[in-house]
Amino acid sequence: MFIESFKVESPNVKYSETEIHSVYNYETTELVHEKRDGTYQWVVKPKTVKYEFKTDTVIPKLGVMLVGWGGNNGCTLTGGVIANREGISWATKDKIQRANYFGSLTQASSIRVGSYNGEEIYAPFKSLLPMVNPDEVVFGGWDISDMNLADAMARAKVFDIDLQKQLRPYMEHIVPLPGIYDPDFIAANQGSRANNAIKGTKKEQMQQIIKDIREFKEANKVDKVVVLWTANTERYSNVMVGLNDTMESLLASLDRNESEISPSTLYAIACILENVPFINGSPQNTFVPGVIDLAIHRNSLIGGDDFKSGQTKMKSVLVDFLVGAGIKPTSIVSYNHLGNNDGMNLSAPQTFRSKEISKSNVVDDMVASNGILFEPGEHPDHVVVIKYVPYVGDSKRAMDEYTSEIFMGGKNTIVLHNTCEDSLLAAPIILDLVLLAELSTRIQLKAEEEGKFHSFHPVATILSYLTKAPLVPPGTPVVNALAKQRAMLENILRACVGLAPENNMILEYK
Ligand code: NAI
Ligand code: DG6
Repeated sequence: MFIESFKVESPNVKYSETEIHSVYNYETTELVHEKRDGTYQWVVKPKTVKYEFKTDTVIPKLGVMLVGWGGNNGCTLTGGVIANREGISWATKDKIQRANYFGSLTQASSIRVGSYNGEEIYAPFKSLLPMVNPDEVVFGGWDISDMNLADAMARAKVFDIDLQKQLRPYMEHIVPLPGIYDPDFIAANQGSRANNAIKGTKKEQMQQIIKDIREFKEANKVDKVVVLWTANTERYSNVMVGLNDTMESLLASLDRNESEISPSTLYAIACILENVPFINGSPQNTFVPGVIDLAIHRNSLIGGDDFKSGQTKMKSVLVDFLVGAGIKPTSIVSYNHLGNNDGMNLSAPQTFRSKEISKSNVVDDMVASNGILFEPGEHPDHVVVIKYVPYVGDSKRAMDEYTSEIFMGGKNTIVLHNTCEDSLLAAPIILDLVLLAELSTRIQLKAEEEGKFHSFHPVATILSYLTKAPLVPPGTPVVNALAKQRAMLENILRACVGLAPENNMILEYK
Protein backbone atom coordinates (compact mmCIF):
# COMPACT_ATOMS: atom_id res chain seq x y z
CA MET A 1 0.00 0.00 0.00
CA PHE A 2 1.16 3.54 -0.72
CA ILE A 3 0.50 6.48 1.59
CA GLU A 4 1.26 10.12 0.78
CA SER A 5 2.62 11.28 4.13
CA PHE A 6 3.14 10.32 7.78
CA LYS A 7 4.17 11.82 11.09
CA VAL A 8 6.42 10.15 13.64
CA GLU A 9 5.13 9.98 17.21
CA SER A 10 7.92 9.20 19.65
CA PRO A 11 9.37 10.55 22.89
CA ASN A 12 12.56 11.00 20.88
CA VAL A 13 11.07 13.39 18.33
CA LYS A 14 9.67 16.87 18.79
CA TYR A 15 8.03 18.85 16.02
CA SER A 16 7.81 22.63 16.44
CA GLU A 17 6.62 25.30 14.00
CA THR A 18 10.09 25.62 12.50
CA GLU A 19 12.07 22.56 13.52
CA ILE A 20 12.15 18.80 13.94
CA HIS A 21 14.35 17.73 16.81
CA SER A 22 15.24 14.04 17.13
CA VAL A 23 17.33 12.00 19.51
CA TYR A 24 18.83 9.03 17.78
CA ASN A 25 20.80 6.03 18.96
CA TYR A 26 23.42 5.23 16.36
CA GLU A 27 24.26 1.53 16.62
CA THR A 28 27.79 1.02 15.38
CA THR A 29 30.93 -0.96 16.14
CA GLU A 30 34.36 -0.24 17.46
CA LEU A 31 37.17 -2.40 16.12
CA VAL A 32 40.24 -3.30 18.08
CA HIS A 33 43.29 -5.15 16.73
CA GLU A 34 45.22 -6.35 19.72
CA LYS A 35 47.42 -9.12 21.01
CA ARG A 36 45.49 -11.67 23.04
CA ASP A 37 46.92 -15.03 24.14
CA GLY A 38 50.07 -14.25 22.15
CA THR A 39 48.36 -13.59 18.80
CA TYR A 40 46.83 -10.55 17.21
CA GLN A 41 43.05 -10.72 17.03
CA TRP A 42 40.34 -8.51 15.69
CA VAL A 43 37.80 -7.69 18.34
CA VAL A 44 34.50 -6.06 17.41
CA LYS A 45 32.67 -4.20 20.11
CA PRO A 46 29.11 -3.07 19.43
CA LYS A 47 28.56 0.47 20.62
CA THR A 48 25.74 2.97 20.75
CA VAL A 49 26.35 6.66 20.19
CA LYS A 50 23.57 9.06 21.02
CA TYR A 51 23.05 11.73 18.38
CA GLU A 52 20.70 14.66 18.17
CA PHE A 53 19.45 16.09 14.88
CA LYS A 54 17.77 19.43 14.31
CA THR A 55 16.12 20.06 10.95
CA ASP A 56 14.93 23.52 10.01
CA THR A 57 11.54 22.87 8.41
CA VAL A 58 11.06 26.30 6.86
CA ILE A 59 11.35 25.66 3.14
CA PRO A 60 13.22 28.47 1.41
CA LYS A 61 12.52 29.95 -1.99
CA LEU A 62 15.38 28.32 -3.90
CA GLY A 63 17.35 29.66 -6.82
CA VAL A 64 19.47 27.24 -8.85
CA MET A 65 22.21 28.62 -11.08
CA LEU A 66 23.58 26.21 -13.65
CA VAL A 67 27.01 26.59 -15.18
CA GLY A 68 26.45 25.44 -18.78
CA TRP A 69 22.76 26.38 -18.65
CA GLY A 70 22.39 26.33 -22.43
CA GLY A 71 23.77 22.79 -22.74
CA ASN A 72 21.68 19.67 -23.21
CA ASN A 73 21.32 18.99 -19.49
CA GLY A 74 20.70 22.63 -18.62
CA CYS A 75 17.89 23.28 -21.08
CA THR A 76 16.38 19.80 -20.61
CA LEU A 77 16.15 20.30 -16.86
CA THR A 78 14.76 23.82 -17.21
CA GLY A 79 12.18 22.75 -19.79
CA GLY A 80 11.26 19.70 -17.74
CA VAL A 81 10.60 21.76 -14.62
CA ILE A 82 8.56 24.32 -16.59
CA ALA A 83 6.52 21.48 -18.12
CA ASN A 84 5.83 20.04 -14.66
CA ARG A 85 5.02 23.44 -13.18
CA GLU A 86 2.65 24.35 -16.02
CA GLY A 87 1.06 20.88 -16.17
CA ILE A 88 1.99 20.48 -19.82
CA SER A 89 1.12 17.33 -21.73
CA TRP A 90 2.04 16.58 -25.33
CA ALA A 91 1.29 14.13 -28.11
CA THR A 92 3.81 11.42 -28.92
CA LYS A 93 3.26 8.72 -31.53
CA ASP A 94 2.26 6.39 -28.68
CA LYS A 95 0.08 8.46 -26.36
CA ILE A 96 -0.58 11.74 -24.66
CA GLN A 97 2.40 12.13 -22.34
CA ARG A 98 2.22 14.16 -19.13
CA ALA A 99 5.20 15.88 -17.54
CA ASN A 100 6.73 13.94 -14.66
CA TYR A 101 9.85 13.64 -12.56
CA PHE A 102 10.68 10.01 -13.30
CA GLY A 103 14.33 9.27 -12.57
CA SER A 104 14.43 11.57 -9.57
CA LEU A 105 15.14 9.83 -6.27
CA THR A 106 13.49 12.58 -4.25
CA GLN A 107 10.45 13.06 -6.50
CA ALA A 108 9.70 9.63 -7.90
CA SER A 109 10.99 7.00 -5.49
CA SER A 110 9.52 5.65 -2.28
CA ILE A 111 10.59 4.40 1.13
CA ARG A 112 9.20 1.63 3.29
CA VAL A 113 7.48 3.01 6.36
CA GLY A 114 6.44 -0.28 8.02
CA SER A 115 3.88 -3.06 7.96
CA TYR A 116 0.14 -2.68 8.53
CA ASN A 117 -2.29 -5.61 8.64
CA GLY A 118 0.25 -7.84 6.93
CA GLU A 119 0.93 -5.38 4.16
CA GLU A 120 4.07 -3.37 3.48
CA ILE A 121 3.42 0.40 3.60
CA TYR A 122 5.41 2.77 1.39
CA ALA A 123 5.51 6.56 1.17
CA PRO A 124 7.22 9.05 -1.16
CA PHE A 125 10.92 9.55 -0.46
CA LYS A 126 10.22 13.28 -0.28
CA SER A 127 7.77 12.74 2.60
CA LEU A 128 10.68 11.98 4.95
CA LEU A 129 11.58 15.64 5.49
CA PRO A 130 10.28 18.96 4.13
CA MET A 131 12.02 19.61 0.81
CA VAL A 132 11.83 22.34 -1.82
CA ASN A 133 9.19 21.61 -4.45
CA PRO A 134 11.06 21.50 -7.78
CA ASP A 135 8.18 23.26 -9.53
CA GLU A 136 9.01 26.32 -7.43
CA VAL A 137 12.74 26.49 -8.14
CA VAL A 138 13.89 29.64 -9.95
CA PHE A 139 16.55 28.86 -12.54
CA GLY A 140 19.42 31.01 -13.73
CA GLY A 141 22.98 30.52 -14.83
CA TRP A 142 25.83 31.01 -17.22
CA ASP A 143 26.91 29.70 -20.59
CA ILE A 144 29.78 30.59 -22.90
CA SER A 145 27.20 30.40 -25.72
CA ASP A 146 24.61 33.19 -25.82
CA MET A 147 21.92 31.05 -27.43
CA ASN A 148 18.51 31.47 -25.80
CA LEU A 149 17.15 28.39 -24.04
CA ALA A 150 14.38 27.72 -26.57
CA ASP A 151 16.93 27.53 -29.40
CA ALA A 152 19.27 25.56 -27.15
CA MET A 153 16.44 23.08 -26.53
CA ALA A 154 15.95 22.75 -30.29
CA ARG A 155 19.71 22.29 -30.76
CA ALA A 156 19.72 19.57 -28.10
CA LYS A 157 17.01 17.54 -29.92
CA VAL A 158 16.01 15.83 -26.70
CA PHE A 159 12.32 16.71 -26.22
CA ASP A 160 9.52 15.68 -28.58
CA ILE A 161 8.69 18.42 -31.03
CA ASP A 162 5.16 18.98 -29.67
CA LEU A 163 6.62 19.57 -26.22
CA GLN A 164 9.27 21.91 -27.62
CA LYS A 165 6.56 24.02 -29.30
CA GLN A 166 4.71 24.39 -26.02
CA LEU A 167 7.85 25.21 -24.05
CA ARG A 168 9.24 27.75 -26.54
CA PRO A 169 7.25 30.76 -25.25
CA TYR A 170 8.55 30.12 -21.74
CA MET A 171 12.16 29.72 -22.81
CA GLU A 172 12.86 31.97 -25.79
CA HIS A 173 13.47 35.07 -23.68
CA ILE A 174 15.96 33.27 -21.37
CA VAL A 175 19.59 33.99 -22.26
CA PRO A 176 22.38 32.67 -20.01
CA LEU A 177 24.79 35.10 -18.40
CA PRO A 178 28.29 35.22 -19.93
CA GLY A 179 30.51 32.41 -18.58
CA ILE A 180 34.21 32.00 -17.86
CA TYR A 181 35.82 30.63 -21.01
CA ASP A 182 39.33 29.25 -21.16
CA PRO A 183 40.03 27.25 -24.33
CA ASP A 184 42.95 25.55 -22.63
CA PHE A 185 40.61 23.49 -20.45
CA ILE A 186 38.01 22.13 -22.89
CA ALA A 187 38.23 20.63 -26.36
CA ALA A 188 39.26 22.93 -29.22
CA ASN A 189 36.06 21.87 -31.02
CA GLN A 190 34.05 23.99 -28.54
CA GLY A 191 35.61 27.26 -29.76
CA SER A 192 32.86 28.07 -32.28
CA ARG A 193 30.30 28.01 -29.48
CA ALA A 194 32.09 30.46 -27.23
CA ASN A 195 30.59 33.89 -27.96
CA ASN A 196 29.51 34.81 -24.44
CA ALA A 197 32.59 35.10 -22.26
CA ILE A 198 33.42 37.17 -19.20
CA LYS A 199 36.46 39.34 -19.78
CA GLY A 200 39.28 40.19 -17.37
CA THR A 201 41.79 38.44 -15.17
CA LYS A 202 40.95 35.20 -13.35
CA LYS A 203 40.25 37.15 -10.20
CA GLU A 204 38.01 39.61 -12.01
CA GLN A 205 36.15 36.70 -13.62
CA MET A 206 35.65 35.06 -10.24
CA GLN A 207 34.43 38.35 -8.80
CA GLN A 208 31.96 38.70 -11.67
CA ILE A 209 30.47 35.31 -10.70
CA ILE A 210 29.98 36.57 -7.13
CA LYS A 211 28.27 39.69 -8.52
CA ASP A 212 26.04 37.54 -10.76
CA ILE A 213 24.96 35.38 -7.82
CA ARG A 214 24.11 38.42 -5.72
CA GLU A 215 22.17 40.07 -8.52
CA PHE A 216 20.28 36.85 -9.30
CA LYS A 217 19.36 36.47 -5.65
CA GLU A 218 18.16 40.04 -5.43
CA ALA A 219 16.29 40.10 -8.75
CA ASN A 220 14.42 36.87 -8.01
CA LYS A 221 13.97 37.42 -4.30
CA VAL A 222 15.23 33.91 -3.51
CA ASP A 223 16.30 32.97 0.01
CA LYS A 224 19.05 30.58 -1.04
CA VAL A 225 21.08 29.75 -4.14
CA VAL A 226 22.74 26.48 -5.17
CA VAL A 227 25.20 26.49 -8.09
CA LEU A 228 25.83 23.35 -10.14
CA TRP A 229 28.39 22.75 -12.88
CA THR A 230 26.84 21.01 -15.87
CA ALA A 231 29.19 22.63 -18.36
CA ASN A 232 31.70 20.84 -20.57
CA THR A 233 34.06 18.35 -19.06
CA GLU A 234 37.41 20.05 -18.56
CA ARG A 235 40.85 18.49 -18.60
CA TYR A 236 42.45 17.83 -15.21
CA SER A 237 44.28 20.77 -13.65
CA ASN A 238 47.83 20.16 -12.52
CA VAL A 239 48.06 20.01 -8.76
CA MET A 240 51.28 21.53 -7.50
CA VAL A 241 52.74 22.70 -4.24
CA GLY A 242 52.46 26.49 -4.08
CA LEU A 243 49.88 26.58 -6.89
CA ASN A 244 46.66 25.07 -5.56
CA ASP A 245 47.60 22.68 -2.76
CA THR A 246 46.24 24.87 0.04
CA MET A 247 43.70 27.63 0.41
CA GLU A 248 46.48 30.19 0.79
CA SER A 249 48.40 29.05 -2.28
CA LEU A 250 45.23 28.95 -4.38
CA LEU A 251 44.17 32.46 -3.42
CA ALA A 252 47.71 33.72 -4.01
CA SER A 253 47.70 32.04 -7.43
CA LEU A 254 44.45 33.81 -8.18
CA ASP A 255 46.10 37.14 -7.35
CA ARG A 256 48.95 36.21 -9.74
CA ASN A 257 46.45 35.26 -12.50
CA GLU A 258 47.95 31.76 -12.74
CA SER A 259 46.89 30.11 -15.99
CA GLU A 260 46.41 26.68 -14.36
CA ILE A 261 43.29 27.73 -12.42
CA SER A 262 40.42 26.22 -14.38
CA PRO A 263 37.09 27.95 -15.02
CA SER A 264 35.26 25.38 -12.88
CA THR A 265 37.62 26.09 -10.00
CA LEU A 266 36.92 29.82 -10.37
CA TYR A 267 33.16 29.23 -10.09
CA ALA A 268 33.79 27.00 -7.06
CA ILE A 269 35.92 29.65 -5.34
CA ALA A 270 33.25 32.29 -5.98
CA CYS A 271 30.55 30.08 -4.47
CA ILE A 272 32.60 29.17 -1.42
CA LEU A 273 33.46 32.82 -0.76
CA GLU A 274 29.74 33.59 -1.08
CA ASN A 275 28.76 30.59 1.07
CA VAL A 276 26.68 29.17 -1.74
CA PRO A 277 26.67 25.34 -2.20
CA PHE A 278 28.59 24.31 -5.33
CA ILE A 279 28.18 20.91 -6.99
CA ASN A 280 30.35 19.57 -9.79
CA GLY A 281 28.47 17.35 -12.24
CA SER A 282 31.50 16.68 -14.44
CA PRO A 283 34.57 14.53 -13.84
CA GLN A 284 37.44 17.04 -13.77
CA ASN A 285 39.32 17.87 -10.57
CA THR A 286 37.61 21.20 -9.95
CA PHE A 287 38.10 20.49 -6.27
CA VAL A 288 41.86 20.75 -6.15
CA PRO A 289 43.16 20.50 -2.56
CA GLY A 290 43.15 24.29 -2.18
CA VAL A 291 39.43 24.43 -2.98
CA ILE A 292 38.61 21.69 -0.48
CA ASP A 293 40.72 23.51 2.09
CA LEU A 294 38.86 26.77 1.38
CA ALA A 295 35.46 25.06 1.61
CA ILE A 296 36.38 23.52 4.95
CA HIS A 297 37.65 26.85 6.30
CA ARG A 298 34.47 28.64 5.26
CA ASN A 299 32.17 25.71 6.04
CA SER A 300 30.62 26.03 2.60
CA LEU A 301 29.09 22.96 0.95
CA ILE A 302 30.83 21.37 -2.02
CA GLY A 303 29.81 18.12 -3.70
CA GLY A 304 30.65 16.02 -6.73
CA ASP A 305 31.97 14.63 -8.99
CA ASP A 306 30.31 13.60 -12.27
CA PHE A 307 26.64 12.63 -12.42
CA LYS A 308 26.08 8.89 -12.05
CA SER A 309 23.38 8.50 -14.64
CA GLY A 310 23.50 5.30 -16.68
CA GLN A 311 26.34 2.92 -17.40
CA THR A 312 28.05 3.60 -14.07
CA LYS A 313 24.81 3.28 -12.14
CA MET A 314 24.34 -0.18 -13.64
CA LYS A 315 27.97 -1.01 -12.88
CA SER A 316 27.66 0.00 -9.24
CA VAL A 317 24.67 -2.34 -8.96
CA LEU A 318 25.94 -5.24 -11.02
CA VAL A 319 29.43 -5.50 -9.55
CA ASP A 320 27.99 -5.13 -6.05
CA PHE A 321 25.65 -8.01 -6.86
CA LEU A 322 28.45 -10.18 -8.29
CA VAL A 323 30.92 -9.60 -5.48
CA GLY A 324 28.12 -9.87 -2.91
CA ALA A 325 27.11 -13.21 -4.41
CA GLY A 326 30.66 -14.53 -4.14
CA ILE A 327 31.26 -14.30 -7.89
CA LYS A 328 34.56 -12.82 -9.06
CA PRO A 329 34.36 -10.18 -11.81
CA THR A 330 37.62 -10.44 -13.72
CA SER A 331 37.05 -8.21 -16.74
CA ILE A 332 34.75 -5.21 -17.23
CA VAL A 333 34.71 -3.62 -20.66
CA SER A 334 32.52 -0.54 -21.01
CA TYR A 335 32.05 0.98 -24.41
CA ASN A 336 29.73 3.82 -25.31
CA HIS A 337 29.01 6.12 -28.20
CA LEU A 338 27.00 9.28 -28.34
CA GLY A 339 26.54 12.24 -30.67
CA ASN A 340 25.73 15.25 -28.52
CA ASN A 341 28.02 18.17 -27.70
CA ASP A 342 29.25 16.31 -24.60
CA GLY A 343 30.40 13.49 -26.90
CA MET A 344 32.12 15.99 -29.20
CA ASN A 345 33.95 17.61 -26.29
CA LEU A 346 34.98 14.19 -24.97
CA SER A 347 36.51 13.28 -28.32
CA ALA A 348 39.60 15.28 -27.31
CA PRO A 349 42.16 13.14 -25.43
CA GLN A 350 42.56 15.42 -22.38
CA THR A 351 38.84 15.75 -21.64
CA PHE A 352 38.27 12.06 -22.37
CA ARG A 353 40.97 11.29 -19.82
CA SER A 354 38.98 13.11 -17.09
CA LYS A 355 35.94 10.97 -17.91
CA GLU A 356 38.00 7.82 -18.14
CA ILE A 357 39.34 8.39 -14.63
CA SER A 358 35.93 8.98 -13.09
CA LYS A 359 34.39 5.97 -14.87
CA SER A 360 37.26 3.67 -13.94
CA ASN A 361 37.42 3.78 -10.14
CA VAL A 362 33.80 2.98 -9.54
CA VAL A 363 34.12 -0.62 -8.37
CA ASP A 364 37.13 -0.29 -6.07
CA ASP A 365 35.16 -0.42 -2.82
CA MET A 366 33.25 -3.54 -3.91
CA VAL A 367 36.43 -5.33 -4.99
CA ALA A 368 38.20 -4.38 -1.75
CA SER A 369 35.26 -5.72 0.27
CA ASN A 370 35.91 -9.38 -0.61
CA GLY A 371 39.30 -10.82 0.28
CA ILE A 372 38.09 -14.30 -0.60
CA LEU A 373 37.76 -13.38 -4.26
CA PHE A 374 40.55 -10.81 -4.61
CA GLU A 375 44.13 -10.70 -3.35
CA PRO A 376 45.17 -7.35 -1.83
CA GLY A 377 45.72 -4.90 -4.68
CA GLU A 378 44.11 -7.18 -7.26
CA HIS A 379 41.52 -5.62 -9.59
CA PRO A 380 39.44 -6.80 -12.52
CA ASP A 381 40.67 -5.61 -15.93
CA HIS A 382 38.58 -2.50 -16.53
CA VAL A 383 38.47 -0.65 -19.85
CA VAL A 384 36.40 2.41 -20.72
CA VAL A 385 35.87 3.52 -24.34
CA ILE A 386 33.85 6.54 -25.51
CA LYS A 387 33.28 7.33 -29.19
CA TYR A 388 31.63 10.35 -30.81
CA VAL A 389 29.00 9.43 -33.40
CA PRO A 390 27.07 12.60 -34.34
CA TYR A 391 24.08 10.83 -35.89
CA VAL A 392 22.81 9.33 -32.61
CA GLY A 393 22.72 12.74 -30.90
CA ASP A 394 21.78 12.63 -27.23
CA SER A 395 20.70 9.00 -27.51
CA LYS A 396 23.68 7.33 -25.93
CA ARG A 397 24.45 3.68 -26.57
CA ALA A 398 26.29 1.87 -23.82
CA MET A 399 27.58 -1.68 -24.20
CA ASP A 400 29.13 -3.52 -21.31
CA GLU A 401 30.71 -6.93 -21.01
CA TYR A 402 31.26 -8.38 -17.55
CA THR A 403 33.25 -11.60 -17.34
CA SER A 404 33.40 -13.37 -14.00
CA GLU A 405 34.85 -16.51 -12.52
CA ILE A 406 32.24 -18.79 -11.01
CA PHE A 407 32.23 -22.20 -9.25
CA MET A 408 35.12 -24.54 -10.02
CA GLY A 409 36.84 -22.36 -12.59
CA GLY A 410 33.75 -21.74 -14.70
CA LYS A 411 33.31 -18.45 -16.54
CA ASN A 412 30.22 -16.30 -16.75
CA THR A 413 29.86 -13.46 -19.26
CA ILE A 414 27.08 -10.91 -18.99
CA VAL A 415 26.52 -8.44 -21.83
CA LEU A 416 24.37 -5.34 -21.49
CA HIS A 417 23.18 -2.94 -24.17
CA ASN A 418 21.55 0.26 -23.00
CA THR A 419 20.09 2.97 -25.24
CA CYS A 420 18.84 6.15 -23.63
CA GLU A 421 18.69 9.94 -23.99
CA ASP A 422 21.58 10.99 -21.78
CA SER A 423 20.08 14.33 -20.75
CA LEU A 424 16.80 12.74 -19.68
CA LEU A 425 18.84 10.62 -17.28
CA ALA A 426 20.94 13.52 -16.03
CA ALA A 427 18.22 16.17 -15.54
CA PRO A 428 16.42 14.48 -12.61
CA ILE A 429 19.78 13.72 -11.01
CA ILE A 430 20.67 17.41 -11.15
CA LEU A 431 17.37 18.16 -9.47
CA ASP A 432 18.09 15.67 -6.68
CA LEU A 433 21.57 17.07 -6.19
CA VAL A 434 20.36 20.64 -5.69
CA LEU A 435 17.33 19.69 -3.57
CA LEU A 436 19.36 17.42 -1.30
CA ALA A 437 22.22 19.92 -1.07
CA GLU A 438 19.73 22.56 0.02
CA LEU A 439 18.09 20.20 2.52
CA SER A 440 21.41 19.19 4.02
CA THR A 441 22.18 22.86 4.79
CA ARG A 442 19.08 22.87 7.02
CA ILE A 443 20.22 19.89 9.12
CA GLN A 444 22.35 20.24 12.25
CA LEU A 445 23.62 17.37 14.35
CA LYS A 446 25.70 16.58 17.40
CA ALA A 447 27.04 13.41 18.97
CA GLU A 448 26.68 13.02 22.72
CA GLU A 449 30.27 14.03 23.40
CA GLU A 450 29.98 17.19 21.29
CA GLY A 451 28.99 20.40 23.01
CA LYS A 452 27.34 22.18 20.11
CA PHE A 453 25.25 21.38 17.09
CA HIS A 454 27.08 21.65 13.77
CA SER A 455 26.27 21.19 10.10
CA PHE A 456 27.38 18.16 8.09
CA HIS A 457 30.99 18.24 6.90
CA PRO A 458 31.16 20.75 4.02
CA VAL A 459 32.29 17.99 1.67
CA ALA A 460 28.84 16.58 1.09
CA THR A 461 29.16 12.77 1.03
CA ILE A 462 25.39 12.63 1.51
CA LEU A 463 25.16 13.26 -2.25
CA SER A 464 27.25 10.18 -3.17
CA TYR A 465 24.33 8.23 -4.65
CA LEU A 466 24.15 10.75 -7.45
CA THR A 467 27.80 10.92 -8.46
CA LYS A 468 30.27 8.60 -10.18
CA ALA A 469 33.30 9.67 -8.17
CA PRO A 470 31.97 10.77 -4.79
CA LEU A 471 34.00 13.58 -3.29
CA VAL A 472 34.78 12.75 0.32
CA PRO A 473 36.69 14.58 3.05
CA PRO A 474 40.34 13.54 3.31
CA GLY A 475 40.63 10.21 5.19
CA THR A 476 37.02 9.14 4.58
CA PRO A 477 36.08 5.89 2.79
CA VAL A 478 34.57 6.22 -0.68
CA VAL A 479 31.41 4.16 -1.21
CA ASN A 480 30.38 3.46 -4.79
CA ALA A 481 27.93 0.58 -4.34
CA LEU A 482 24.56 2.06 -5.27
CA ALA A 483 22.42 0.27 -2.67
CA LYS A 484 24.77 1.32 0.13
CA GLN A 485 24.76 4.92 -1.08
CA ARG A 486 20.96 4.99 -1.17
CA ALA A 487 20.70 3.37 2.24
CA MET A 488 23.12 5.91 3.70
CA LEU A 489 21.05 8.81 2.41
CA GLU A 490 17.68 7.35 3.35
CA ASN A 491 18.83 6.28 6.80
CA ILE A 492 20.28 9.69 7.62
CA LEU A 493 16.99 11.34 6.68
CA ARG A 494 15.14 8.72 8.74
CA ALA A 495 17.39 9.54 11.71
CA CYS A 496 16.34 13.18 11.42
CA VAL A 497 12.76 12.13 12.21
CA GLY A 498 13.82 9.54 14.79
CA LEU A 499 13.20 6.46 12.66
CA ALA A 500 15.50 3.45 12.86
CA PRO A 501 17.53 2.62 9.76
CA GLU A 502 15.75 0.37 7.28
CA ASN A 503 17.23 -3.03 8.15
CA ASN A 504 14.91 -5.25 6.09
CA MET A 505 14.73 -7.80 8.93
CA ILE A 506 10.90 -7.84 9.08
CA LEU A 507 11.17 -9.77 12.35
CA GLU A 508 7.45 -9.20 12.97
CA TYR A 509 6.79 -12.05 10.54
CA LYS A 510 9.59 -14.42 11.44
P1 NAI B 1 26.66 20.12 -23.32
O1 NAI B 1 27.93 20.17 -24.05
O2 NAI B 1 25.40 20.01 -24.07
O3 NAI B 1 26.52 21.38 -22.39
C1 NAI B 1 27.58 22.01 -21.77
C2 NAI B 1 27.36 23.51 -21.85
O4 NAI B 1 28.37 24.15 -21.10
C3 NAI B 1 27.48 24.05 -23.24
O5 NAI B 1 26.31 24.79 -23.57
C4 NAI B 1 28.71 24.96 -23.21
O6 NAI B 1 28.58 26.07 -24.05
C5 NAI B 1 28.75 25.32 -21.74
N1 NAI B 1 30.05 25.71 -21.18
C6 NAI B 1 31.26 25.14 -21.40
N2 NAI B 1 32.19 25.69 -20.63
C7 NAI B 1 31.56 26.62 -19.88
C8 NAI B 1 31.98 27.51 -18.87
N3 NAI B 1 33.26 27.53 -18.47
N4 NAI B 1 31.08 28.34 -18.30
C9 NAI B 1 29.78 28.30 -18.69
N5 NAI B 1 29.32 27.47 -19.65
C10 NAI B 1 30.20 26.64 -20.22
O7 NAI B 1 26.81 18.92 -22.28
P2 NAI B 1 25.70 18.15 -21.46
O8 NAI B 1 25.28 16.96 -22.21
O9 NAI B 1 24.69 19.10 -20.98
O10 NAI B 1 26.59 17.62 -20.25
C11 NAI B 1 27.12 18.55 -19.35
C12 NAI B 1 28.20 17.93 -18.50
O11 NAI B 1 27.63 16.92 -17.69
C13 NAI B 1 29.34 17.28 -19.26
O12 NAI B 1 30.55 17.57 -18.66
C14 NAI B 1 29.06 15.81 -19.13
O13 NAI B 1 30.21 15.05 -19.22
C15 NAI B 1 28.46 15.78 -17.75
N6 NAI B 1 27.69 14.59 -17.52
C16 NAI B 1 26.57 14.32 -18.25
C17 NAI B 1 25.82 13.19 -18.02
C18 NAI B 1 24.59 12.86 -18.76
O14 NAI B 1 24.02 11.80 -18.54
N7 NAI B 1 24.08 13.71 -19.61
C19 NAI B 1 26.22 12.26 -16.97
C20 NAI B 1 27.44 12.60 -16.30
C21 NAI B 1 28.09 13.75 -16.55
C1 DG6 C 1 29.79 9.39 -22.55
O1 DG6 C 1 30.32 8.52 -21.67
C2 DG6 C 1 29.25 10.66 -22.03
C3 DG6 C 1 29.31 10.86 -20.57
O2 DG6 C 1 29.12 12.20 -20.23
C4 DG6 C 1 28.32 9.98 -19.91
O3 DG6 C 1 27.09 10.05 -20.54
C5 DG6 C 1 28.12 10.27 -18.52
O4 DG6 C 1 29.36 10.37 -17.90
C6 DG6 C 1 27.24 9.25 -17.94
O5 DG6 C 1 27.96 8.24 -17.41
P1 DG6 C 1 27.39 6.91 -16.91
O6 DG6 C 1 28.56 6.03 -16.83
O7 DG6 C 1 26.74 7.14 -15.59
O8 DG6 C 1 26.39 6.48 -17.95
